[in-house]
Amino acid sequence: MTDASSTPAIPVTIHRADYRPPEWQLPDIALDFALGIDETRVTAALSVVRSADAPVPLTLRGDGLTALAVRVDGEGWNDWRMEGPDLVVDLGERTEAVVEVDTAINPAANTQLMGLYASNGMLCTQCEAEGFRRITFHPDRPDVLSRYKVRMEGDKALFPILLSNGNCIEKGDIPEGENGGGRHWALWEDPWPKPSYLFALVAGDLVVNRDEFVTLSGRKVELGIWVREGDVERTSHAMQALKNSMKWDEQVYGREYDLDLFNIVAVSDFNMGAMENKGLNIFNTRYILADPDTATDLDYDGVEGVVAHEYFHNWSGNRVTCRDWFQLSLKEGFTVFRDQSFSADMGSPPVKRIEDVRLLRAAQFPEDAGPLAHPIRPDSYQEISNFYTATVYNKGAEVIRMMHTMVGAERFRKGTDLYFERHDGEAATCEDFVRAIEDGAGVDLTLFRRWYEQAGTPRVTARIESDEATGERVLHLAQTVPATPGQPDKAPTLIPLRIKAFDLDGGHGVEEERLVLLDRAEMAVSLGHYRSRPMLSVNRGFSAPVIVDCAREDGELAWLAAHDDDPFARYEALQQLMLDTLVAAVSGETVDHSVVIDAVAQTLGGRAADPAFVAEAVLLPSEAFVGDQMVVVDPDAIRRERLALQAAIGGALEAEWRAILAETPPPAAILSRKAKGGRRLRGVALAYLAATGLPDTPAVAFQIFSDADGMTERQAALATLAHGDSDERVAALDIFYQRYRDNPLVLDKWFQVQAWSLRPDTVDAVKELAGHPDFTLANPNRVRSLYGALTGNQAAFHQADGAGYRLIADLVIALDPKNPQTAARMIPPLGRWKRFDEARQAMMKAELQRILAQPGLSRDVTEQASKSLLG
Ligand code: B3K
Ligand code: ZN
Repeated sequence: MTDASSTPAIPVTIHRADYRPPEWQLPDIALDFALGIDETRVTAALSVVRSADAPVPLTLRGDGLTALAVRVDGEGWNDWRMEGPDLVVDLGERTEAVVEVDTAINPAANTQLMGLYASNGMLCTQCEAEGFRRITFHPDRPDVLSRYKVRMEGDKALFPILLSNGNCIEKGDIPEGENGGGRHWALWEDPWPKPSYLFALVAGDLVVNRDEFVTLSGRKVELGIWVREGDVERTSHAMQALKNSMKWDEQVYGREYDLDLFNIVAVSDFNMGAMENKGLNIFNTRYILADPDTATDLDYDGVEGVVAHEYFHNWSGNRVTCRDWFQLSLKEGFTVFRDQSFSADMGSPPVKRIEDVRLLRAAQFPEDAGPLAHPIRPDSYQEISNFYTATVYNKGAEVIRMMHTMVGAERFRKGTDLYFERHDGEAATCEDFVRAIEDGAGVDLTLFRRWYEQAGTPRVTARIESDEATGERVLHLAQTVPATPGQPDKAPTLIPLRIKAFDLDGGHGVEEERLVLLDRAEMAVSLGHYRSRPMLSVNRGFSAPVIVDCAREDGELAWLAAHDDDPFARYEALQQLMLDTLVAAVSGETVDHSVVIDAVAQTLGGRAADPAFVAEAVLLPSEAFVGDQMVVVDPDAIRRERLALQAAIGGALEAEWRAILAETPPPAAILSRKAKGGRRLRGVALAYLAATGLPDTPAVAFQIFSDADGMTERQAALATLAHGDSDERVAALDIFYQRYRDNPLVLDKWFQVQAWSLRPDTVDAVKELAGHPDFTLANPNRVRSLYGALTGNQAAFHQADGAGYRLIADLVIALDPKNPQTAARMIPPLGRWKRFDEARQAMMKAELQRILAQPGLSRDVTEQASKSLLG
């Protein structure tokens, strides 16, 4: 006999095609919270209105809740039952009622960090996607929108600050004797109807950084960033980013903020980056707190980008929300596109584009090529938390960007204006968005819709054919979309390719950039007439999220890397040159490093003008990206050959790297584009110099570490030292630890640099660090900083004896009962087994099977592990 509790429930698959409108609407909700860390009592008064024609019971979703009492229109009510975790209330013939339900929850025991939970003595919420049902019974679907009134009361000493969505309309102290002394209450009201996933509540001992913003139409908005005592000094960058975002959204999209108050609260224990709750964003401290001593330039950029992202959701997400969770990319893809555009405008557009494409290739391309591939609008899921993916977010943003590229900024704006006008206050679909762009911008997107339907990264081949007699050069383009799980046959889609042909010897061909719309499996485009073969620059600016295989002749990539007038294309050409060299070397060919060295030297020549771009351009492709080019990934050979190329570049250009490092670094407090770029380039220079293995390099790195006046230089030097085996490495790690042991975000970096290390004993080191007194599974940032970094360290994670796989599987098994969402996120690296040799495949699959054999596994982990095993 099987023990029922040890048999994982067979996961239910939800299908997009099964969408049905809600049977009951809930125009108004009043919530009453009696707050406590160990017990919070919740009374929800839901005004319900039937929208179904015939009587139908009211089903309220719950997760781990018990109904203590149910009342209808003020009277005790017995016509209710539990159906699994859900509460079903029979309202007979009624078409309207006020249904009240009392529940009690234990925030301290909530380790999932979904619903209402305790973090460092404060209470906070996370409801997207389905966390509201862990607070109270509710339909908890995004197409049910309600006006919320929230009353909360609690101990004044524990929770001096009480926040919720919207505006605080009343507050006061509870007199002694009534419910004991020292308690107070606050009543909040959000005038904008919203889905339950945007509900938020925070109660705790917090201090505020206050500012204000006056909107385009003159509305004064009070801004507040709430943090723990001692952290307020580190909130000024976030505040500036918020004000810049508010202004940018007015200027670029014509979108104004719509409440008198905008609050942000930072919490340490958070499953993701941040959450866009209406008027009360809740953030991971990682994306709020920054000062030069503790945050790198990249951390600063992260704060700016995430603050903007959450703010932009006020329109793309909150005012217009999603009809169902299959439409997630409607808000996420669009909002990522918006935050990317904002960050580009605040800094360097080409550098931002390079960073975004690098992330897409690192996180989304592998997802699209693996067992978890799904379209940006998925057709089915078992657990929606598993679909907050690079595909929905980042490929989703690329899809929006392609529309923008095709119609241009002005017409795109007409399309988004129409979208907001048509759907303001509604729960909309991806199709609604596409139709608004079609109507507003005047474009036919029929074929383009395939981007929403099909998973898999399209491959485009490009080759120039020449008619030597006439000199005509014809560009032949072909596209294929690979088969993905559940989608064996794919159709061609619409791929916008920005191209340019450079004439090297006075012909009369196309010298202006043009946009080619590749809308069939194959097409030919005349480039014009040239005396000799022109240099082809294709997919400039990464105009489409595709893989381009371009037939190149010797010298072409080097020429483009040096001369293309699109900086992204220059970057791309140099990357391709490096990639070709590495792939050849890994495949056992004898390679000549000099072509790459010359191209890097040439690029370095531009460092005075744009150090940030140069730093990005001369970085070698990651080990994982090299692996993505291979049929069978050989992690050890990739590591070896990449280090060899790095050492060759390091040695050949040693004088350059030393010259860069000899310059006085820009003061850490200066965050100009140039200063950040200068620091970035110094980090790259140090890595190249260290790769040579020259005996003085640990001392050089240690000197930079010691002299650093900020975290960018300090972390870069520490990371470089962490790869090696020097006394300086041990000393720097110790100094860093002692200095920052009380700062969780910086301590995360200490764990991370060790898990990123190229040392051969990294897996053992990670295992040991997992037992460090400062390591905890309770904090998702800490888990990611150690184990997430390990899975990003290709040769370590894929160590031949399978120890890396075992470590990750052990983590998933240990973490799942506490925090299934974060546990499930660690599985995809194990699912890439098909790309590796047989021995590794067997070990990876065995670990997935071991995970699946655990009793009582969550839906999150079950879905990810079982799909990963199918391959
Ligand atoms: N919308 C949230 C993500 C919620 C994730 C829930 N598992 C953050 C964001 O994209 O802005
Ligand atoms: Zn988002």
